[in-house]
Amino acid sequence: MPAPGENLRINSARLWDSLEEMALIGPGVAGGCNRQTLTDADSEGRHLFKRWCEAAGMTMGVDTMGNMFATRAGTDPDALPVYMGSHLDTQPTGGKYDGVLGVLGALEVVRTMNDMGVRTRRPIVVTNWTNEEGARFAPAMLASGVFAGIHTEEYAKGRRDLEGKVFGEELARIGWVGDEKVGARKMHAMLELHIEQGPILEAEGKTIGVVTHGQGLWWLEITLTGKDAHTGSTPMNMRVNAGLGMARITERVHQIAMSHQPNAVGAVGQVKVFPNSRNVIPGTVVFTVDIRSPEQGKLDAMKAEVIRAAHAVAKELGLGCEIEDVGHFDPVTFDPGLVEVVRGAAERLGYSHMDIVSGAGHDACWINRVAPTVMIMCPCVDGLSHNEAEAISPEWAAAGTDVLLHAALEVAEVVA
Ligand code: HGY
Ligand code: MN
Ligand code: MN
Repeated sequence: MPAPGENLRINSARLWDSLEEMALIGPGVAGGCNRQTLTDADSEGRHLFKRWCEAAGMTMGVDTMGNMFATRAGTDPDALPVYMGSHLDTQPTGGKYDGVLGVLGALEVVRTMNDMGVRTRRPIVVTNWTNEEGARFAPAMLASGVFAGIHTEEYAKGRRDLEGKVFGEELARIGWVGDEKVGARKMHAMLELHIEQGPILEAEGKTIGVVTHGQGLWWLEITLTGKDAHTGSTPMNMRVNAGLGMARITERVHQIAMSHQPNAVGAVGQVKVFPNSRNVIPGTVVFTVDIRSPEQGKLDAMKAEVIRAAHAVAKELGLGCEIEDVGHFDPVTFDPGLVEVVRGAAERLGYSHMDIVSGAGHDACWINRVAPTVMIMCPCVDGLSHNEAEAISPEWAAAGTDVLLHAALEVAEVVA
């Protein structure tokens, strides 16, 4: 006997076409995407998303951080809405699906509800959060962080990219400063569909990840100051080599993460070397340490050990050392009731599923502070993400969006 609504499925071909069309905006150089936040490509993608939402009968609202909210009316306009979405911005060498699947999957849910003539008591709001990636302007999840009261709008709008451009000015330049107060919107629930960005689901042969938790994160920006000097004529014992210091600290970060296994990761991803000339010993380096764990104790211990190690290496080499927190959130526990809704939807739809902890950070991690929140994940090929070769199958995309549809129907309360 089929479960109630088991035959309710999204239109997989329409979803896939939308993913492919969005991927043409801000194309990468190797088949992925480079649609970095607040670039002209980001703006073009936003306009396309807005056109699609309005064509689906939704009304678009935008707040002063550029967060986009497309509303499908419910039968009870006073009921708190169910939000679902993710982000359209990508890494500089990003994939087509990181974030985008969550936004366009939510749009597909609304398109499917329209096709079926389904009405819900609660309004439904499809969301695009500004600057989830934090690649151009640190930290990650910046605008959802302002929405959740983690950052002030002033702090966020003052953030600078590597060229010194200012967030607030870039948002104004692309014309996406809205008129809504950030965080004024109240939510009944927030659902985020996202690719796993790791290898677990594929390796376990599971189609759906029921995300119970998200791991916590620290981004520590370390500035080491030594002395520019000739790489040829400066004796080894007279060098004050900031590049050497960075190399030693990078190795220590790896060792510290390995010493806290399982459930701990650490790496250095962004490096700026000055003067970055082949025959000059680097006098200054600025680099970001990314450490994460789902266990608060491990996360705190790793942060303390990295800071200690950095100062010890700097002292050993006679370097100046400054460390700044440029990103942080504690491990996240998603709403158990919504987790059960997602698990039940996967079960009803007959999709294999498993509970999973999110390795990556997501807007849902911040929104979880202000509303009951849950995530749904689908696999990605070889677990690869933040790489232009990021790939998913249409079947995985459809399965995740089917689960999002059923969870939304349940949480937004279908009206017969
Ligand atoms: O860094 C993260 O985990 C996310 O992809 N921004
Ligand atoms: Mn993402
Ligand atoms: Mn990402």
